Parts: sequence; structure tokens; C-alpha cells
Amino acid sequence: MTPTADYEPDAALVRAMLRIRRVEEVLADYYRDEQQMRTPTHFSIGQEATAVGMCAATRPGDVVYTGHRSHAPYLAKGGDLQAMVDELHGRETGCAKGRGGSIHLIDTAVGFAGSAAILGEMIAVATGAAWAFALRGEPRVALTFFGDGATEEGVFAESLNFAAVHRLPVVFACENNQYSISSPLRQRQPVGTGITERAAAHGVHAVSVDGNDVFAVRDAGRAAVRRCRAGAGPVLLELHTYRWREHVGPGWDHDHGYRSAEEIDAWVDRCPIRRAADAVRAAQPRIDRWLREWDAEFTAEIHDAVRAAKAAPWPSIAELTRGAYEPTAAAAVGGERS
Ligand SMILES: Cc1ncc(C[n+]2csc(CCOP(=O)(O)OP(=O)(O)O)c2C)c(N)n1
Repeated sequence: MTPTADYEPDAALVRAMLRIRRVEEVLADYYRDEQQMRTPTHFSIGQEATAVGMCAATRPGDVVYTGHRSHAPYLAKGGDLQAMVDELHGRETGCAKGRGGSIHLIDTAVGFAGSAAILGEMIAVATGAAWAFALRGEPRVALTFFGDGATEEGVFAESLNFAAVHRLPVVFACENNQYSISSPLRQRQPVGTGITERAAAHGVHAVSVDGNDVFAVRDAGRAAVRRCRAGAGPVLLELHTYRWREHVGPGWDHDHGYRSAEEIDAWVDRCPIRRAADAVRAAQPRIDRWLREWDAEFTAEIHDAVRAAKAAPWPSIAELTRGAYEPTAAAAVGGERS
């Protein structure tokens, strides 16, 4: 892949979003057609600006955590594509050695510290990482992504409280796509009690941002990260965006009944990639040619990665069970029960 440094910074963000879009779209097709990826898979198609804008605001020493919607932040932070695709195929060469699947991505070499399936879990883990940075006096920031649904877990309130009390360098990036699976936010929370307001009530500096505007996200992310590094305490950014595909899996869900086809189409019209390309076109007239070239480059890259993943070795049973639990301990538990 051509280093993004070869393009000026704004175009590099368009490129990063397009790469995630193309990777996920091609993966979705394979997932549907071949059934080779035996892992629940939550795509971020339509939400690319949140991951790309926020990760662009971080430095290499900063760490990023996410929940189940993990591919986009993993790739935006520089996670290894082949290791992710291998992981989705359950291979030994996967970033979690084939044990974790889509929801358990990790690439510590680039600061992608991990993703996990338990809703809200990584909010606490990121807060803990930020606490460690603060205790050691390291000028590092922890960034955690989560959805609007995760803000309804108790751990969200506990983490914000702890981070505010200790003025921790943690950025809470809430990707508010309005739905927790099929439940709309407007039916889950009383009118007038937004996520930004709830964060502010915990003493956390909170800002509402257009999450489909990658430049607005990057700028808000930079301000948040700067604030954290200056010791001014945590920041929550509520990034308003929208998931185009079904909650989990590769398909569209216009006919599932919990949201209208018109609503989905209206958000597709607010495509973050097209908006960003439109914004840079005046200063960068070559953007349309680049988009075509990048599209071909990323399409080839992801097809190659899937081919390589299918040829990669499966983990051995010994490797898969190593560290999971000790058979002797399991036998002892079984013995007690009988
Ligand atoms: C503790 C816990 N409860 C329930 C679930 C099941 N679950 C998985 S994703 C999800 C909805 C998440 O919605 P949101 O946080 O808004 O993220 P989004 O999927 O919209 O990105 C739920 C309820 C879970 N994984 N963990």
C-alpha cells in the first residue's frame, strides 16, 4: 500500500476511509457468498469518518480500544490488514491466533490495544490504561470507541466518574448511530437527555460532533487529545453517524422493520467519503483520479488478503487450548460435581 504520507493530510483521510470501505464491502461479499468466516461480524460501512478522524488525532504512543464494531478503528490505527483477515478466517496467523474472530482484534505494535464483545467493557479498560499513564507520568492518551447502546451499561457511568475524579487522559468516542441492534435511542432514553449532557453531568468535558464529517471529527479529536495530554482530564465526543448495513452480518436491512428505508437512504446520501472528497476537491482537483486509483488498489489488496488467509494454516488443537484452562483443573471441577 502506498504510504499515506505521499498525499497531503486531508486527501490521506479520504484515502484511509476508502480503504476501510472497500475492505469491508469485499469482506461482506465473501462472508455472504462463501460462509468461510465463521465469526459474528459487525461492519462499520457508513461510519468510517469516526474511526479515521479520531485515530488521525492520536500519536503512535497512544492506545485505542473498541467494542464489537472493530475493523474500522483497527485499520484506522494502522492494524495489519492480513492479520485481521486471517483472524476472520480463524487462522493461526490471525492477530488473535485464530481464537478471537472479528470482535477480538488486536495489534499492539501500532497501539490498537484490543476489542471485545462485552458491551462497555473496553470503556473501563481504556480508563485503566489512562490511569496507568497518569500514574507513570507518561504523556500518552487512551482512546476508546463505543456505541450509544454501550452508554446504557453501568460501566460507562462508573468509568466516566473515575476518569473525571482522577482527571485521566482518556477520550471517550461515542459513535452514536442511533440504534442498539434494533432499538432506537429515542425509545431508550427520555427526551432531552442526550449522551453529551449525561457525560457533562459526570464532570467530563463533552462535545457533540458531526460524525460523518471526517475533518470535524479529526479537529475535535485533536482538541480532545491535546486537552488530555495537558492534564485537563477526560473528554467525551459524541459522534453522530449511521450504520448502513444490518447490526451484525453483511446484509442491508431495509426490510427488517425497525427503521425506515427512507431513513437509511437519507444517511447513505450523507456518505462520509463522498462528503470528504467534495470538501477537498477545490484544493485538490486530482482527488477523483486518485479515488479511482485507490479503489483499484484496495480492491486488489483485499482480494489478495482473502486468498492468502484461505491458504494460511489452521491453529492446532494444542495451540487453541493453550492458556484457555488447564485440563487437570477442569477435571477436578467435574470431579467435585459428580
Ligand atoms: C453486556 C452486553 N449486553 C448485551 C450485549 C449484546 N449486544 C451486542 S451489540 C449490542 C448493541 C450495541 O449497540 P451500540 O453500543 O449502540 O453499538 P453499535 O452496535 O450500534 O455500534 C448488544 C445489546 C453484549 N454484547 N454485551
